Amino acid sequence: MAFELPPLPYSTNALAGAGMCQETLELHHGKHHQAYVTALNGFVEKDPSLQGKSLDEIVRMKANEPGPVFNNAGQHWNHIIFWQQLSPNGGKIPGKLQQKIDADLGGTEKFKADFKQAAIGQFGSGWAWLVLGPDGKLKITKTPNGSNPLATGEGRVLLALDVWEHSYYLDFRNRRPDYAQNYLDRLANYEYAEAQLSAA
Ligand code: MN3
Repeated sequence: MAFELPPLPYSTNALAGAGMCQETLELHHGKHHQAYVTALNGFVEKDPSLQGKSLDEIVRMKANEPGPVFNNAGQHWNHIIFWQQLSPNGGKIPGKLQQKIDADLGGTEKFKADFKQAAIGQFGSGWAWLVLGPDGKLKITKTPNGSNPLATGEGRVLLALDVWEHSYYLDFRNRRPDYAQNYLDRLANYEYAEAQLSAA
């Protein structure tokens, strides 16, 4: 079974009022994410060791073998989460997650400052993450290119911010800090994050 581009859980103009325009979503989902899926399917077709494997299995298999298979599998995995944890009504932190942020990350203000710093501090392309670590505590982390917390073993993903330029250049030009701040204040689906926390 070939991997498929999942549909967006909202229309391509749904996030325009919250700082992510229709053209960004059309290109990012329809072109960039689709390209990762198409490339990954091409590798699977040619390599019997990848056939019948789940996406998680391929990411883990290739975690210590950087290259095009890992990059495209990782990016497919990352974007599946990315679309789910954006919302036209984002930015509101529900109670249970709030308590955990207060306990583990020193409160909302510090959480946002540290997450923003991870997004800015990732040199070049990559991702910033909020994860629930193996020790049961929330942690902010970042990865380069197509890597992710599944590959690094850093825990379960609660939030994922794509800091590749294709994710913010139309809306924020070169201003990655503003893109990250807007994400935290208006786009991040903290309900998704809390659901992941509850399911852990
Ligand atoms: Mn992307």
